[in-house]
Amino acid sequence: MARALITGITGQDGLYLSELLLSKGYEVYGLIRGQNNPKLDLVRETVPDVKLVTGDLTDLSSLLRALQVAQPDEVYNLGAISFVAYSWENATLTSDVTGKGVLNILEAVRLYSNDDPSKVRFYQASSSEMFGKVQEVPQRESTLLWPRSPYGVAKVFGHYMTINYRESYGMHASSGILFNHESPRRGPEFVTRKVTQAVARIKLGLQDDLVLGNLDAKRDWGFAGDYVEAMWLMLQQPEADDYVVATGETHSIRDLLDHAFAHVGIEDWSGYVKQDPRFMRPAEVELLIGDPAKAHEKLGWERKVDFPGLVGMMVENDLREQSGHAGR
Ligand code: NDP
Ligand code: GDR
Repeated sequence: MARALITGITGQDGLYLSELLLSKGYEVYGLIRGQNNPKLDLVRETVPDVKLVTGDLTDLSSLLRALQVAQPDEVYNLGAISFVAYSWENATLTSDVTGKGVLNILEAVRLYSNDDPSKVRFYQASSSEMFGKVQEVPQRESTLLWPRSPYGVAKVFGHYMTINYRESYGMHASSGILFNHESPRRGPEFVTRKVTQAVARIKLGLQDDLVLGNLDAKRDWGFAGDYVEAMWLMLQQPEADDYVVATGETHSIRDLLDHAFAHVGIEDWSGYVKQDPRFMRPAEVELLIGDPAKAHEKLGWERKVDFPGLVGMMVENDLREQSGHAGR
């Protein structure tokens, strides 16, 4: 039975990846941090077969201990401070976790493997935020990186450190440059979930309006359940490599609002949406659109859920969740 250790087990991707690996017969270990993590119950309810080990990406010896307990064949490093807007207010912490944390886990894997590069395969959750002020459209593996936030800068450090461990120690270390992926499990601080939750609440009469920042930014949005398959596929390849995972389509926040409101029968949303400078970023990433050709050709990866399907799935989920509040 293959064994995997996942950092970031309490997050959106950690849950989907756990489900995928468990369905393939893996023994799955999840790294969980903190003395009394508020998401512990969620993980236990959603993926009861995952075994939890305590640890933190900023604490190298806790990572070594977790590796000794899990004895993994594959390590998926999904743990990070992942909210871009928050990263300006907590730049040092973001660098420590999202950047230096990658070095810590790579080093822990190297020490645990006793310099045997065939012992553990490693996945790093890199991000389209590394492209930032994009230097090429669409963005591909070879596009010059130009991050625009402390989060993006930290991810660039983790990306190059992953490549460096592959080149220096022969480690099977792959970096997945994933574009935005969403789901009903997406945190409510991210724009897709903020919109779908608000649309459901407006429809149910629980909320009057929705306050957002920049409506003109464009993102390449896919479904998280599809994207975790690409992570797994990368670690099944004979050679480690870097891959862009994206849909190849881009949509503005306005398009997102069109689809989400239309799903509940509201065609003109202008009276419900307000803008506030509080939600504007000091340096915005205006346009992201990925070229997933390499992932298609080498991994055989294809997305299954399209943009209208994704938004519909999220609005339906939020209508179900919020109708409980409406009934009270
Ligand atoms: P989430 O924000 O949902 O989850 C982040 C996870 O990181 C949580 O489990 C959190 O645990 C954990 N974490 C935070 N700080 C630490 C720490 N110090 N030590 C260990 N774990 C920690 O992110 P997603 O699931 O959406 O994303 C997974 C990864 O993929 C992240 O690295 C993200 O940056 C990256 N990514 C995501 C994309 C997306 O569109 N979703 C696109 C590209 C990359 P806790 O509950 O304890 O806070
Ligand atoms: P992003 O996702 O920064 O792309 O990072 P987010 O959903 O936070 O923002 C997307 C775009 O929407 C604009 N926006 C708003 N965003 C939020 N959160 N709240 C608002 O009110 C709002 N109004 C407009 C933003 O300015 C931005 O342009 C996500 C994270 O999952 C990262 O961890 C990951 O690496 C990248 O996706 C790929």
